[in-house]
Amino acid sequence: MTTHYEQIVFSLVDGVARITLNRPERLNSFTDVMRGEITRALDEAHDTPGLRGVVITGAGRGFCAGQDLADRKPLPAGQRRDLSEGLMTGYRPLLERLRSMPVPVVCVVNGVAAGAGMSFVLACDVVFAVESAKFVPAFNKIGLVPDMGGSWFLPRLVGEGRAMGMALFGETLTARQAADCGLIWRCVPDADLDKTLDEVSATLAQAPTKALVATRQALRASADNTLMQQFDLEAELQRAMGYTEDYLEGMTAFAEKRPPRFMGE
Ligand code: T3D
Repeated sequence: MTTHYEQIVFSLVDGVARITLNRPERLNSFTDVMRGEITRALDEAHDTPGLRGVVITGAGRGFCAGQDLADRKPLPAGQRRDLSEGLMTGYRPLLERLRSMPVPVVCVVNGVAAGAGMSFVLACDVVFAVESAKFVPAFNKIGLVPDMGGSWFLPRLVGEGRAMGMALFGETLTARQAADCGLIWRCVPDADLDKTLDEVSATLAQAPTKALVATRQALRASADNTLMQQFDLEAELQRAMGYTEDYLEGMTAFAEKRPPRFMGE
């Protein structure tokens, strides 16, 4: 039994939660309602026993065009909007929940991702995108700075030089260019969108979940660690992994020359 949502579709199959942004007529741009619903769906997934992964995608020809600009009507003369309010009350809780999921989060980008929609993509652990998808920084076109963590993810993913070029000149990247420069993991043919969603879900459902999450922890920590600190972290994580059922199963399956049946435990 899952909660009813208005602007997203949420499903849970074989321990893998799927969240589909669902305002295709507005390229799935973020409203307060949609941001709240994504956060609640992630909470729901988080609290699901035996969760193995989360897959995020969009309905229609867009993934997410960032903030719904139609929600930002001009104010009476002389008044200005405090944009930090929406960031702190809407975007921040979503980003925080997304980045602290106890399972891998994979984004399968079905179309254009712009502004905060692009930042949302970059916050996911692994990103696939169909060939026709585009990544549009967008913020510079409306006189804003990259937000929802965009200014943090960009230089880490592609290096400062490329990040500066993308953000200051606001150039659109195709999915192929994004994969080539390391912004995302893989570009797939448009015709393979559903196949990719299914394959990613099946992979997550059968993965040694604890090891993947510990691997993510190690990779994320590496940016701030010295080599020896990282070595110590690896030893600590490996000790924990050595006690898991999945490690036992991996070793047994190897000895028995059969594929492992990981239970995520
Ligand atoms: O305000 C705050 O809280 C601050 C936080 C900001 C966070 C942000 O995300 S700021 C950045 C906001 N996003 C943008 O600036 C992107 C605006 N959109 C575009 O640049 C383009 O639409 C795209 C590059 C995304 C796609 O272009 P294209 O040619 O494929 O589609 P289109 O024809 O421009 O858009 C299709 C429809 O979606 C169109 O409506 P219509 O004419 O068919 O009735 C368009 O107005 C609508 N749409 C696209 N983006 C948005 C949108 N409607 C509302 N908000 C949008 N962001």
